[in-house]
Amino acid sequence: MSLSKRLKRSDATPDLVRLERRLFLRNSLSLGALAMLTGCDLTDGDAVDKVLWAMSRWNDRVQAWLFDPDRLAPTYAESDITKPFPFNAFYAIDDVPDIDGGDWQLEVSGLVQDKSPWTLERLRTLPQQSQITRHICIEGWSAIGQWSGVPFRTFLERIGADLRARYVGFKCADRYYSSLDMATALHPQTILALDYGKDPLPPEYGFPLKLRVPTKLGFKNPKHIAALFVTNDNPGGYWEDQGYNWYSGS
Ligand SMILES: Nc1nc2c(c(=O)[nH]1)N[C@H]1C(S)=C(S)[C@@H](COP(=O)(O)O)O[C@H]1N2
Ligand SMILES: [Mo]
Repeated sequence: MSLSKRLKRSDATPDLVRLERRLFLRNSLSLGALAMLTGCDLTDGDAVDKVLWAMSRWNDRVQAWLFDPDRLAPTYAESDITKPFPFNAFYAIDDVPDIDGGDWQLEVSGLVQDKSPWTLERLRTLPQQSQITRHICIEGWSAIGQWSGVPFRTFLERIGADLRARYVGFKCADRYYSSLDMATALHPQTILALDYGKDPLPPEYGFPLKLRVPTKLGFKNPKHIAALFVTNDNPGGYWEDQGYNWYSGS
């Protein structure tokens, strides 16, 4: 099958194909030019996928290089908050995990000195910070919300994380998983959020703990976090491993 047919057929590796198609259009890189650049037989699906994945990895590196650790995402007034704030997950709202905050513990592992788990009570003893920012979902909607919690840098310093390591990975109670580059993990607006608005996170927005990262697209904001780890091996993610660009700055 030709590449243009593959690009039109949304069931063949759909996410990566759709994403990279947008990339082609934006950068007006024609399919012919791609064929010439790569010397790749565009009828060979596996070879084409390899090229697209390589382009996406290259795109990660360029975005990481462009990332300014001091540049803040826009913040908003309380009156700008979207009501009701949308729910989104890879399942319907009825399947949101039912987590007992009393039993819950955050597991910590990898390149950190202190691997002791964290209860909600203990997380609340750390300094807290609040933000009103815009959440942007790759599916084409955005909404403004207010989240509060522990600045992630404070948390990483507190557990003695190796801040020169490359990645922080997250495992969630609903089998979702994701990961961040260390520069974004240390950004001043990246927080381990315990509250939505004035109250503890409700189940649909990620009780008991979610990572709020206003410099990334929504899918890089894991909810219902159960464990996190510091590593030099890219842990990937639920959507990232299906072809969504890993870096996905917003
Ligand atoms: N654990 C978990 N986290 C997740 C998801 C999910 O399905 N499970 N979906 C992601 C996506 S695609 C979006 S847009 C946001 C939605 O967050 P919200 O429900 O607070 O709007 O959560 C992100 N984090
Ligand atoms: Mo999303």
